[in-house]
Amino acid sequence: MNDPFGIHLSLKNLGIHSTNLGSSTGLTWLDSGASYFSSDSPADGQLIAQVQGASEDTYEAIISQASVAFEKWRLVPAPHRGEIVREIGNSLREVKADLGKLVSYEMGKSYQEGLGEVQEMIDICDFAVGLSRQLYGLTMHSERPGHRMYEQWHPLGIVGIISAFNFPVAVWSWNAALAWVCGDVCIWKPSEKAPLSGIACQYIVAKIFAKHGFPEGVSNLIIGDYRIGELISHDSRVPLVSATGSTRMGKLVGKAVGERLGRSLLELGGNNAIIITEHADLDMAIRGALFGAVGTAGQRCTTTRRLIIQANVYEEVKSRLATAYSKLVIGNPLDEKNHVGPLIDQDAVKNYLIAIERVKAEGGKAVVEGGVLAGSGFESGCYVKPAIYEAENHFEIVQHETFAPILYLIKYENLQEAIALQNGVPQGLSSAIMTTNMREAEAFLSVAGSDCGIANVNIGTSGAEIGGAFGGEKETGGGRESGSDSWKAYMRRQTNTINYSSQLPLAQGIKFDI
Ligand code: UN1
Repeated sequence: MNDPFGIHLSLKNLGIHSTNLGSSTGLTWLDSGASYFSSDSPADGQLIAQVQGASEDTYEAIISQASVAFEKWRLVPAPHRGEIVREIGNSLREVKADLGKLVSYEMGKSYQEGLGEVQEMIDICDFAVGLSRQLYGLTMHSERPGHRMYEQWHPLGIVGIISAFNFPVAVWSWNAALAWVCGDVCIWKPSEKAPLSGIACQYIVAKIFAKHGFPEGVSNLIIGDYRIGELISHDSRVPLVSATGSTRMGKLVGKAVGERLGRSLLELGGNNAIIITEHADLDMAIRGALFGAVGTAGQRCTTTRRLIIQANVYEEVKSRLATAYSKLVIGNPLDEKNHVGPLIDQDAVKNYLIAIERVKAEGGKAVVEGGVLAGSGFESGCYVKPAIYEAENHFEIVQHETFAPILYLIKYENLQEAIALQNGVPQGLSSAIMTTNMREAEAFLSVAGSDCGIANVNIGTSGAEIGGAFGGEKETGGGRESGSDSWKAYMRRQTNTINYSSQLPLAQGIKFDI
């Protein structure tokens, strides 16, 4: 077979061969007897592999392995758990090029972005190693003499991770690396649109856990569609469900987990805007907007979907953007001369076309017209042209997250109005302002400024570093993953009061003598 980018060698280096099944409790791959998912590359339309979905029985087998493993894993001192995660990070360093290539080929993002995604995994492993010695609780002064109070953090148990196709490996690792050092075990359901990337990761980590006496149960992979997501969400043996994906999916997960009073950590849709003020460095603003809007073919939850531009610079930004878009090279994501790869599948192309139709029906005007690319190199039918439309913020389609490279331009007069427009959508993930004016920047970051979980100055909306807490407000779901103190979501807090006196005084000065 013609294999210009060496995909087969990368698959081989990652340990993936035709005997791979699908779901796994560690080193053991389970045969569920259930049907297979095809993993087709949106890059060239080729079938990469068939991956078997899990059955309810497989699910049960995995849950029981995970429960058994948790009993033992939680007793390993956290810094030792960190040592194991350090080895995972080191292994990822070794396979960075191969895994980055698989991510790029299976999901369609550029090879550079595939490498960036694996780098995020390496970074979170490093972060987790440090964290394994810093799972700090507070101490408090007791109001009672001879008493001591403190809090400590214990692991939760099984963490369910439901991840999306657009970051097929990094978002899992944000959750898993933290969960492991916290003493939890994980069950991961990757997107059924990118299952091989999940299998590759399971190979990498399962070997390392096995080497340290955990052949099964600490890292579990379960392949399936929404039905597996439902099993996880309803299962009270899974105290935390971390789900990344659409707001529609998140509402279902949140409801199911909430009904059993479990915890959910939701990272859902974004509708991210960059405000470009008249004081912006326009070279920087154009570059930031360009990568924000077309990176990952507009399929990041942090993708820039709206540009809110001050009237005095509006025409200039519009024409410079149109020129920048005319230079974009679209094509196979593994070919490094291309800037933009394909959408994930035909459904995504359909949604892209519907959005373009709608924005025009609502009165939007094309600045750069969209369309599906055909012909040589575009046989998969998933390649589309990044598009720009002048629009109004209140348009129904502008209020909606379309996972595609469609950028809406919106004009404003004063900053207050711009901030109101930026906040005037149901989602609240990421936001940015481009300005060299300190007053504008600070107003944007103030309590009356952006209502998003991420607010940037002079960088775009995407490309967050792992060290910060990642997530957003409103329909984005409120969860925080990755850096800062996000680890607390993966543990339970226990408050301890110890009386070392010979008296038994009651709190609040209550007298109860007999
Ligand atoms: C996502 O799209 O779900 O901030 C995650 C970014 C990446 C992560 C995106 N670091 O764009």
